[in-house]
Amino acid sequence: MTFRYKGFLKDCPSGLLDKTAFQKIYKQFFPFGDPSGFAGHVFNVFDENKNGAIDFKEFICALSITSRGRLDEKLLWAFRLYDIDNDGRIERAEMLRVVETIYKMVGSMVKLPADEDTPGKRVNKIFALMDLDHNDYLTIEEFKAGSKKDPTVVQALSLYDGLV
Ligand SMILES: [Ca+2]
Ligand SMILES: [Ca+2]
Repeated sequence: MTFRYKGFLKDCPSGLLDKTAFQKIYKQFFPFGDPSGFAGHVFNVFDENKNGAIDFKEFICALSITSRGRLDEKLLWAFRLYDIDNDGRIERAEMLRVVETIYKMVGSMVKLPADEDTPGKRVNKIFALMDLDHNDYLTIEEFKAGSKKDPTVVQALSLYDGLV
């Protein structure tokens, strides 16, 4: 799966990619699931200046982080993905919303262990691991420390690596 500048220009000749076009790209890679929700979350992180479109610079910048960035950069990127309202905290409900979209995208393709076969169980497991002060939200410090204990959280990101 190679996503090159040519492909970008083909999908968005204007040089801008809107959310619908972005979701369509995901659909090509997850034809058996519903990737629109997850693609929407990813789009929102890519769309740095919040104008409803990803320009080529934002796209490449985000890709280089998700595919080749240092672990710290990837973690920060993942944190932003889960922190939907961008207030510096990942609330339990926010993580649940994102994890639900991941399950919708890949759920039927992957056999999950019994203790994480629903989004709710998966989020409970992540919070049990990461929410050290039990205040029901994760700070970036908790998220970084926890991701070192459970790399699968970061691997959720590598779903995206497949597109590069
Ligand atoms: Ca938040
Ligand atoms: Ca906490």
